[in-house]
Amino acid sequence: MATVTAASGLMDAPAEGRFGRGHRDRRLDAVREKVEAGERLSLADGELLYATPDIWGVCEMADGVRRLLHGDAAYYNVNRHLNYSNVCALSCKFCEFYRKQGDEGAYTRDLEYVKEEVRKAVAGGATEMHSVGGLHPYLPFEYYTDLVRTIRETARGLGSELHVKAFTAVEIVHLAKIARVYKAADRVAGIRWVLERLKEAGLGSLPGGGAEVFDDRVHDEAYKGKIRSDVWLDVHRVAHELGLNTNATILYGHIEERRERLVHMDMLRRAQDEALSRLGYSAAEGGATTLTRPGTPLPEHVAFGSASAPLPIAQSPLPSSAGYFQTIIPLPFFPDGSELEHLPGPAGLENLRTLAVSRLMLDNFPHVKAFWIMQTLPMAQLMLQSGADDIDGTVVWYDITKVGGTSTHQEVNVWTLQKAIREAGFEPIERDTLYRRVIRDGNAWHVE
Ligand code: V47
Repeated sequence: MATVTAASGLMDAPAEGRFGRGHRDRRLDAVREKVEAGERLSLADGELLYATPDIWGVCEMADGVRRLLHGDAAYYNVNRHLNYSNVCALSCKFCEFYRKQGDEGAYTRDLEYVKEEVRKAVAGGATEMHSVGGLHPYLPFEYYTDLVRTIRETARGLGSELHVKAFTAVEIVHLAKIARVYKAADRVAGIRWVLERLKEAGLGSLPGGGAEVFDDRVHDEAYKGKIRSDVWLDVHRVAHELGLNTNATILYGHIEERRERLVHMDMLRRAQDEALSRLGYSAAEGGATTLTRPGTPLPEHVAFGSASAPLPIAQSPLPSSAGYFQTIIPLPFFPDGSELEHLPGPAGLENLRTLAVSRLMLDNFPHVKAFWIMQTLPMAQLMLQSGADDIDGTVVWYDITKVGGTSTHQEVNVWTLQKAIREAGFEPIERDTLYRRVIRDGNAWHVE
């Protein structure tokens, strides 16, 4: 029999069979209707998604969205991470990665080291080099353009290509300061100057790091000294204007509150509304552009001209050089070794729920990544069924977080990634950084 609990608003659905259908939260029905109609969820909807005990209802809705956008495809890539230096002028409380110059364990890689990493990447059939580091106080600006050029040219010299996804927005601003082009009166000019030079050197896209949580209170308590949300968003906007795609992250499970996570997601989707309008999408009333509206193609299909459905076009011809956010990557806080080590960090269900909420709130981000290095592969499988469509790649070395405090060598082979995806009920698709399908013959590859 249906029951309503006045305090919670929970209503049990009529029992089906001996075990019934568990506790369905009927308050989610209105949210489900919006999701199915391709409408944008409000912050209050987001709060309900976090508050409801019906976590499976939330995951099921997120799964509906990921299947609408990607069917049964789930993406992985063959990549390699290169942390060029862990020396950092900042001392963020959540971070275990940074060292001060001269500290035990501090390192800065020279270009010979970089070339060797490229050789290994090419030998392993990688399509992408993901490179980030600390804010090194002494390296000259040319180090960074040389780094990018070296990766590109070494790979080409070996008869291959490597997409360089490098430098968080925080590093881009640091580089503008090193190059002495960052002026408070016009910070965007300095950001553009840096990005133009990096692009010229061969930079292909920006990773999503350094966003943390877009909130001044959290910023001042946990990563004071880092750029704030407005500057982070400026860097990504300029990158999009220059035709570079970017990703975004949210680092959750430390001192922030769930409401602050939702505000962060809202700020990201507004920035994506702008990016998509530059790509030719027209917004619904209220300015929102959701990819869940019936007949709306994915931005990669628009950018590469393979959209089969007509775009709700605002402008024509398409400015094919416009970039956009590809992927949101929810990053669970790892306390070990950081100044916030006393905090417990988020547990499994919170990770699953945050992934699903990200899928539902970020209705205009084509992809949601369950970064297996941080989530673990078994958890990434559950996430594939709860909104994620991507688990990232072979990675090889990862120095920023280590599950169980183990080593920086965190590698899985393609077979393991494919098996994990198949076990979760999806078809593994190898993608390049821009989400084009990779066709492979051993270590030789090309994109469709
Ligand atoms: O910016 C640092 C985070 C980020 C900790 O764009 C921590 O495809 C948890 O951005 N616990 C770097 N997180 C990683 C990153 C990323 C990873 C994978 C793919 C992509 C992509 C981007 O890691 C940092 C910071 O937000 N981080 N310390 C920690 N203790």
